[in-house]
Amino acid sequence: MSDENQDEIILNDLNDDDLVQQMQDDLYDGMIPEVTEGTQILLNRGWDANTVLNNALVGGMKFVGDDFRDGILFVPEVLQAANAMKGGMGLLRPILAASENKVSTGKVVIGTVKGDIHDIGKNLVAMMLEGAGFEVFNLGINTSWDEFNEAMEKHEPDIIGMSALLTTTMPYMAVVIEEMEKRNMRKDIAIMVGGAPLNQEFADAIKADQYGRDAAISAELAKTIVGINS
Ligand code: B1M
Repeated sequence: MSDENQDEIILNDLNDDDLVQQMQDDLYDGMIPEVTEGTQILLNRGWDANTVLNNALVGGMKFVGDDFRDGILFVPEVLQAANAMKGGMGLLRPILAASENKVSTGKVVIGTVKGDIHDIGKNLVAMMLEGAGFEVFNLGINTSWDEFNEAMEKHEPDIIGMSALLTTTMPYMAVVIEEMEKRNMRKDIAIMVGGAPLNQEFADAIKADQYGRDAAISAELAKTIVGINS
């Protein structure tokens, strides 16, 4: 996707469709300043943060994922693309987080499970939850049962959210749920799970309360859990 004339392209001169296309190319090529600049231009043109996120950034990451799967891209390039995505997300974050009321809707402890270092999707979910008014305690990546437990004891959340992007780390969600069951913690804390390899069937099998397909849906589900959408 690299463009030899990349340096000559003035992003602000492109129309919206071409700019989105260019941003997806830039994200693929891991060009952090360009992706950040493109994000700012779309915002300046009146695009709402969610549309920028989904069309330009998540859309671009899809091509990265496909070529990673097919052995065309390797870990360093994917990491660079992820960093470019984070550059754009840095601008969107405060907008998404401020997009709804600021009255505390409830508390959520969220983390990517043990063995897994993917955090882009989980951070998006955290952002959307903040936007929906939740107080979010983001434990980061590679989160063990002990860390989830400690955070639950400390923050007394309404919801615990677990993310996994690898088929090999998905089963750790069941470990956390079993530990919660042993301690009779499930009556007070709802469990939401998500991540690209999950589906409703898996969520049902491990007895999670909710499966979040994407960040926007997850924020709506979380509101339902605390009785706001009911
Ligand atoms: Co990784 N990786 N990766 N990777 N990586 C995948 C997941 C993979 C599908 C790529 C592929 O083969 N096509 C594949 C997994 C295969 C499998 O398990 N079946 C894979 C692999 C194999 C690996 C390594 C093992 C590669 C290696 O080292 N050989 C390694 C694992 C490291 C580890 O975790 N131990 C690895 C490493 C990496 C990087 C570090 C290079 C980088 C992560 C950087 C980072 O996150 N900071 C990376 C990336 C970027 C990806 C892809 C390309 C993109 C993931 C992403 O960010 N998507 C990914 C391919 C893909 O998914 N297409 C891939 C964008 C994000 C917005 O979507 O995360 O799905 P997603 O989140 C969505 C929903 O799923 C949902 O909402 C989000 C927003 O809408 N959601 C939730 C997510 N969490 C939720 C929680 C909820 C609710 C909803 O409730 C709590």
